[in-house]
Amino acid sequence: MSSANKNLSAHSDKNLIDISNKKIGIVYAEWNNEVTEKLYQGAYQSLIKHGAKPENIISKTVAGSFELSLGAQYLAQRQDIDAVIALGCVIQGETRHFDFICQAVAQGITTVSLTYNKPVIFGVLTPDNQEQALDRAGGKHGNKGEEAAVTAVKMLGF
Ligand code: RBF
Repeated sequence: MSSANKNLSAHSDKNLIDISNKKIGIVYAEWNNEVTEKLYQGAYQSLIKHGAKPENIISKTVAGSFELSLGAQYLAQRQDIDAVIALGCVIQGETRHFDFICQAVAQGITTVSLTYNKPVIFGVLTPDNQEQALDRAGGKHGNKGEEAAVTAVKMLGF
């Protein structure tokens, strides 16, 4: 499904709070690094724009999207961290790995969020190819990392 015309910048400012005293973890996958680095930069800059202090943004990487769940759990279990953003890019390949990884990380992120009762934001792209990925990592469909950060801010203001 295309994400054209669907981005959070078109949504309301409801629940957008000042996050200057919030600590936020970002975990992102090294796999498809050209894409995930852009998602990370989008998320990081968006948090700064919403008032986060650089020293209150804890950034970590994991090897691939499959490891995002555990990486997010390491961050979410910390009492000083208020919300976690998980970023990755799983590109549809010729094997069923795509389905297994996507299913695992979606379920894993949900579990971590509900277990620790904190926002754990799902910022994983699942495109058909690299071009579609780059379109959503600062290209013509915006930056989904940035949108993940806005979602985190909104959940903190819930
Ligand atoms: N990780 C990603 O973040 N994105 C991918 O597109 C991706 N594709 C993979 C394809 C195959 C065949 C394998 C074996 C792994 C892939 N991974 C990918 C890495 C995966 O998330 C994880 O790091 C490894 O499976 C080790 O647990």
